Amino acid sequence: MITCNISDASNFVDIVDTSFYVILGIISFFLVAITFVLILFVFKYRKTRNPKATQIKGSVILEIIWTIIPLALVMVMFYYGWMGYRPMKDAPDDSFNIEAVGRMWSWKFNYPNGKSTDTLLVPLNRNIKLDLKALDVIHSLYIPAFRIKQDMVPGKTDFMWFRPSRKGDYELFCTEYCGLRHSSMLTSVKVLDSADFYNWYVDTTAVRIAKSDKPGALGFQIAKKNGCLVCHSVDGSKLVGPSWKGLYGGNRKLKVKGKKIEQIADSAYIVKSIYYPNDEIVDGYSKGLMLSYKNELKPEDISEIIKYLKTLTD
Ligand SMILES: [Cu+2]
Repeated sequence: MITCNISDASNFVDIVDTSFYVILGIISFFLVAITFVLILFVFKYRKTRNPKATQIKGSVILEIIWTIIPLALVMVMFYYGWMGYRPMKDAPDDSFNIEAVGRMWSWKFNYPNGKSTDTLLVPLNRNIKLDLKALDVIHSLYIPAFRIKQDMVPGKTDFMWFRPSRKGDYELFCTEYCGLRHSSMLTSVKVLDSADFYNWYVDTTAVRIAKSDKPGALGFQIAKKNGCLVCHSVDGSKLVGPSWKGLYGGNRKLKVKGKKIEQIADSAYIVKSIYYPNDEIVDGYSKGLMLSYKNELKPEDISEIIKYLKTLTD
């Protein structure tokens, strides 16, 4: 079961929750106290009892009190906030580094051995450092159960780290509105026992198993892992990009530099539209929403995707 509210899921839960409750306590006290005084004064100083307003000028004692007390209170809030924030900005040297890539609208996690996934798998009780990379617009990686969140700005390198302290599946999503299908940037973190994690990590046979599966199965997995299916439906419905149903071998109406042309969607066309998605736009769709997948998909990945497309032609 995917969850987002476990009290001991990571090393940051305690301090973040403490600062949350300290601030909640202080503001709740003032909400009640100010409302009480407000109502009291409405009665005590009402017009019938005080027909003529009394002018009060200056009080050094009051000035000191209402400077010192709020200052002390905000310093208490700052203390707890800082105690939580400071360690988040200091990743331990022994951290296991994973690159987290956000794009419109999918996540990809790249491991040091070249493995990559769309869900984040991590070993229990090990410091994990996520090197954050946004390819197009500002995204924000949020794992509520771990109490960590970090904006990802294109062109800026940043990181976040955590030590998962309980096995399970936890929600991971983008919390910076990043366009039409922002809500598709929802995935999960799976915290596994060290042994299970390293078994998974060193195992590179998964791809081979899929290869021997039914036609197009590997292509489907590649497309899913790279977030293709967030923007391209396979049932003919219109999403951000054209549907893949009936795409392969079909006739495409394209817009190239303002001119309309028609072309058969053969393999060369598919490769071109994955590597240079903004050169030719299918009529009725917008330019600039898809980035090139040149660095993500090798020609052999695309031929697997093409095998999958062939299964969608009816
Ligand atoms: Cu996003």
